[in-house]
Amino acid sequence: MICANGQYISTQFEEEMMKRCFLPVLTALLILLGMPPRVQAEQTIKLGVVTKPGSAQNIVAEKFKELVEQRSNKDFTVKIYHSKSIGNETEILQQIQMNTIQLGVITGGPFDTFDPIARVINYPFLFKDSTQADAILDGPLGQEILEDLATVGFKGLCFSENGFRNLTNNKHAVLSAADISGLKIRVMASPLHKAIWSALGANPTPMPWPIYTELEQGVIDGQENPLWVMEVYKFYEIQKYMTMTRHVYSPHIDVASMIWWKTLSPKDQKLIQQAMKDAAIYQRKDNRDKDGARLALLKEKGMIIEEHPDLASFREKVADLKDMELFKEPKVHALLLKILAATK
Ligand code: EAX
Repeated sequence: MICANGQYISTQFEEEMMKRCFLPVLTALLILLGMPPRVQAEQTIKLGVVTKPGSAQNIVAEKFKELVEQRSNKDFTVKIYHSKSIGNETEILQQIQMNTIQLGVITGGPFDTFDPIARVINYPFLFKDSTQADAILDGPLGQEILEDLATVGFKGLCFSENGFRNLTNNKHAVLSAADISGLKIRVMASPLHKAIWSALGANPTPMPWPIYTELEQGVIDGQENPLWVMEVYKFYEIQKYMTMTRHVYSPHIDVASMIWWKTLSPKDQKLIQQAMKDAAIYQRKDNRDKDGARLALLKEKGMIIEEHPDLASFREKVADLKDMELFKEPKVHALLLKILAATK
């Protein structure tokens, strides 16, 4: 309405009329022009990672956030929960199953208590190198794993990476498997990882991430992780010896809550799926590009590094793992044999 001073102010009545008449007319017009209005309400998605900024998982998460927000014009906003702010990796996975968290970038290890099929990708000395890992995980065999996760409430999106795992300890240099005997090694919450280190002669201790204090206090003698972990978590301060065992290629499995996934339109599913794939590819390259500099840094910080241990002695000790109870379930056993054949 026009006031006495000639200024225009809208009354509640006019605003109401605007909503009732103008908006439907505008909507009809847009549809006629082939531009359907957005019906989707803005959504904040929660994404959980256990590690801290600068970590492999967080690099995936941040790239994903950037891509999704940009590509959806901020219809989706991504909130990243990191540094164990919503629990360890097992706890994050439980929250994803319930859809209190929608997405996670989670290390392969803890998945195997949810779905034993995930064990297959953590099999020791499985992949020759990262090119082979990419070929298998991005191909039909990787897809089989991602799809099987639906049986336990996850939509498997893709694989990013932690990387090849190496042993560190604070007792003595490890040059061959014989030197591992009796070392107290922290392992992930994964029956397979425990079995690997038992077979190698260690005293494996499952423990959730992070583990700096336990290493510092000597509760455990050592641990195994990719190079970035030794740098980002400053393990060079508390671990004297590193052996480049590369015994397990450790992917992250990037998952969504199946409950949430089913609420998304096919178009949004495609957007989320593609953004996570692109983030994973970006992060895998980033991780690999930095490994040379990391090794140099760890040496400079005074770690004693065995770059060419007697890997045959390690392989020999874990050779029979595929016949263990852990791989007895038919679908798991079948997939393991297929991947072993494909990576020969
Ligand atoms: O990235 O628990 C572990 O050892 C994992 O590798 C952890 O996510 C560090």
